[in-house]
Amino acid sequence: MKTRAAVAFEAKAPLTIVELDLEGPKAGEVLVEIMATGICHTDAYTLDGLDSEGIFPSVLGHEGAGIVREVGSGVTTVKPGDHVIPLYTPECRQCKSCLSRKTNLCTAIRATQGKGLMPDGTTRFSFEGKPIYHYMGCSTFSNFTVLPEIAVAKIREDAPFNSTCYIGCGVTTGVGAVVNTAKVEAGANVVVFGLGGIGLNVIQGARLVGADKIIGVDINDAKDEWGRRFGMTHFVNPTKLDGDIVQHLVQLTDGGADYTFDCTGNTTVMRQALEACHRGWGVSVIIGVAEAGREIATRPFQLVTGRVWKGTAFGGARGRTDVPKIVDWYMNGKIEIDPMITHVLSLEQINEGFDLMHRGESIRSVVVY
Ligand code: NAD
Ligand code: AHE
Ligand code: ZN
Repeated sequence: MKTRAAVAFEAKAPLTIVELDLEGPKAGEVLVEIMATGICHTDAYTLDGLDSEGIFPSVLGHEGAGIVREVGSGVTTVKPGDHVIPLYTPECRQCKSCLSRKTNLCTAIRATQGKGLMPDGTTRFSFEGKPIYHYMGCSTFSNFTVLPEIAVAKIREDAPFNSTCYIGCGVTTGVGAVVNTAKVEAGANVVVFGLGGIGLNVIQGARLVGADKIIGVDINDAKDEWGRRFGMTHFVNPTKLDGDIVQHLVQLTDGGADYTFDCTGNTTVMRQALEACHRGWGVSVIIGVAEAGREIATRPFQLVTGRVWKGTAFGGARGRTDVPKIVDWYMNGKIEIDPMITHVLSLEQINEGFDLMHRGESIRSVVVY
């Protein structure tokens, strides 16, 4: 079949809208019509050539929602007509990682996924007879895409696609980092670095669990109002501060934060987030994705004296199990999504979505097919 898609033919160049050839689903795979997709900073990072796993030409996009249109042989858990969210972190429930119950990082198809291929080692997309690679196992910047059955979460049919697509990454990552990874408790002091599409979801996760001080840190003053909208109690712009940001945060939290979150991908900020934690127990969670070649550093004494450095992917969520629950949280008003969707674009306008993000003018742009 044919599908309209925004293709990343090369790094550091705008996406090009073309009609691709798409092969149907093979055994264990499903064909999904993507109805809406968010644009996450990770898409921009890969397009900018900063991802050590970046492959071109490819169809980017990993934050979608859509409808199953066809299933391959052996598929039993979804059927045509089901509403689904693609999962860049699948949940096979059979691999060592899934069975460990210690992680959400299913390893069933990670090797081929990282090479832009389906589990059988081939790609379903092509253009003028040449292969086009998949991205994070999702490729939601195509109107139709093929996914492994274990990489779709079935969701309720009354949930709107334009907002639930954001649960495919940003919402689940931010809220999940608080609830699943850090397990923030009521009354805790929290510092969130980077108040974008992820950071604001960390803030609303912290509000959800009853955190006390929720301090937002961003170099863009416009994020002050955005943070407060979702529960932030204090805002700090480090570029406007006379002294050191870590000392300032340690003072503001009476000795250091119980939990800090990096939502910037900047390794200097990651260090600040760790060092702003309370001696003896503070936990710092890295969410941001750093560009290829970057490394983190701190004095080991920071860890010797009880601070804990952790990371999280997809907010520690087990996709097929947890994503339908997060959709319920949204539908029941427990979490908000709509106000964070600042721009709704057509596929033809997708490059504008990247420009808005780079200029710091959007929280989430959503492309509707
Ligand atoms: P975004 O562009 O919407 O937001 C980033 C925010 O960080 C902006 O508000 C920006 O002003 C702020 N910022 C930049 N540099 C800063 C600095 N030095 N100090 C303080 N604030 C600073 O991006 P996003 O979509 O929210 O993504 C944030 C990060 O999370 C990216 O690195 C992305 O790749 C990553 N991410 C990780 C996961 C995961 O599973 N671990 C999931 C989604 C996104
Ligand atoms: N490919 C990069 C790493 C990118 C990365 O860490 N991705 C996150 C999700 S970001 C979503 O917006 C993730 O899930 N990581 C776990 C995994 O298995 O990829 C690199 O450095 O090579
Ligand atoms: Zn993402």
